Amino acid sequence: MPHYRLYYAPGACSLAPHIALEEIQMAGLADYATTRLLLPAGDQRKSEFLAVNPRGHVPVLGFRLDGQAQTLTENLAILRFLAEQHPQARLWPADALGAARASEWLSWLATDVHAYAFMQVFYPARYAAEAGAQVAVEASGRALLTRYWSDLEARLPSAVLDAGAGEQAYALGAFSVVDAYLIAFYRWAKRYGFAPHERYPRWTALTQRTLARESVRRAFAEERISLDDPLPARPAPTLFQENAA
Ligand SMILES: N[C@@H](CCC(=O)N[C@@H](CS)C(=O)NCC(=O)O)C(=O)O
Repeated sequence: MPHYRLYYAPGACSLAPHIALEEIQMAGLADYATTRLLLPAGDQRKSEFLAVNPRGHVPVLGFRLDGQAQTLTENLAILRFLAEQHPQARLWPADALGAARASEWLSWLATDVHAYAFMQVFYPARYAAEAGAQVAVEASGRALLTRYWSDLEARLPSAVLDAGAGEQAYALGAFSVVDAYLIAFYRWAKRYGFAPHERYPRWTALTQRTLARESVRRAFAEERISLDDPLPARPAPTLFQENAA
C-alpha cells in the first residue's frame, strides 16, 4: 500500500492535501503520516525543513515511487498527483471539462488569491519597509480579496444552497480537491475579517457541507484548528531584516 508523508502547518494551505490524504486513507487506498511545522515559530526556515524543501513552504508530500524517494511541492501539483494516483477516491473530475475546471479553480486560488492578494495581507512587511507603505500594501491585498470573493461566490453553483442536494452539491458537482482547497481559504477569510458567513451564502453552505465530511473533521482535529480560530499575533519582520537574515 502506498505510504505518504505530509509536511503541514496548522490551518495553512497544506490543509487541502491533508483532507485529500484523509479521503484516500479512509477509502483504504494508502496511508500517511504527518510532520507538523509551526510557521510563527519559523520552522519553515530551519535547516531540517529546508533540506526537504529549500523553498521553505508547506505543503510537501514525501513518498516512494518505483523504489525512488520523491518530494513534491506546490498544492496544485500535490493535489492533482494524489487524485491521479488514487482515481477510486474520486477527488478529481473524470471528464475533460470537469478536469479543466478543477485546474482552473486550483490555479486561480494558488496564484491570484493566495500568492498575489493574501500574501499582501499576511506579510505586508515583505513588500515595503516603511510602516505607512505596509498599511497600503495590506489595503491593496484586502481590496483584491473583496473582489475575488464576489467572483468566487458567483462561480459556485446555486445547488450548493440546496440542503437536500447531498453529494452533488460541491464546487464541481461531486466532492473534489477544489472543495478541500476552498475550505482553507474560507477559514482565512473568516479570520482576517472578511465575514464570509455574513456575506457569501453559497461559499458558506459549501463550507458547511465540506466540514460535515469525516475526512475534513479528521484533518481539522489533527491540525487542532476550527473555523472560529482567532487571528494570531503577527511577527511582521521588516523587509530589511528578512534580507539581512
Ligand atoms: N506556491 C505554494 C505556496 C505555498 C505557501 O505559500 N505555503 C505557506 C503556507 S499557506 C507557507 O509555507 N508559508 C511559509 C512562509 O512564507 O514563510 C503552493 O501553492 O503550494
